[in-house]
Amino acid sequence: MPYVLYYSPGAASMAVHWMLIELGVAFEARLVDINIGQQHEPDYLRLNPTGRVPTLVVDGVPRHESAALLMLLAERHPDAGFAPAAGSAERAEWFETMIFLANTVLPAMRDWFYADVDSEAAGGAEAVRALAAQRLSQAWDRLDAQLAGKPGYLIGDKLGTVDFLALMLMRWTRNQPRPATGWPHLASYIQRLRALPSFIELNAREGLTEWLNPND
Ligand SMILES: N[C@@H](CCC(=O)N[C@@H](CS)C(=O)NCC(=O)O)C(=O)O
Repeated sequence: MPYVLYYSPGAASMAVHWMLIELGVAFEARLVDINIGQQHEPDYLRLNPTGRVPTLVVDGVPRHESAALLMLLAERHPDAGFAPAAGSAERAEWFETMIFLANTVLPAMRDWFYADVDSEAAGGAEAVRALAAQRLSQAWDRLDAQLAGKPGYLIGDKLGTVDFLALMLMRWTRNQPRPATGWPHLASYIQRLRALPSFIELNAREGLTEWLNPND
């Protein structure tokens, strides 16, 4: 049964969309445009009661959370090698980095972009955004250090789930006060990954024209 991905251009669905393209598996991409509120429509809420993207339908069951979906796809398609094998030397760094991206960087991004929407208390949004910016800056310090001395990808010498997630998150910084391109190792990593045919294809399919090589 083909996968069905519910996505919005450039949103948290982008990493999953990219991995599906890289895997070369059969899937259908269905647009849920969050800019016009389609995530709140009853049909979509039945698939994802949180009203967020992505949702990936796997064997008829709607599944959620971008990082979890990447790990699930890696497990279902082990031959692609998008996650280090269980017991391998790189497995611990893969766990650490996936969890770091999922429980430190993604929530800080949510706070940055949705401080006004998610908070029920009025007036605190600026403080929330300031803390988010600080957390993001510290995260880029850490990932920049992790990339030092590595010629290719974040884990080992192979593209994988961590890269799909990390590049999507770095893309979201393009209009923030401190874009990820301001860190030297991140900048060359970004240039390298943006040159991948699958990333170019992903942007074309989602209709995205910003943050492509050769621009910043
Ligand atoms: N932790 C979730 C975050 C999902 C999320 O916040 N998605 C945003 C787009 S980047 C969304 O659907 N926003 C629409 C809304 O909250 O109304 C994940 O990684 O899948």
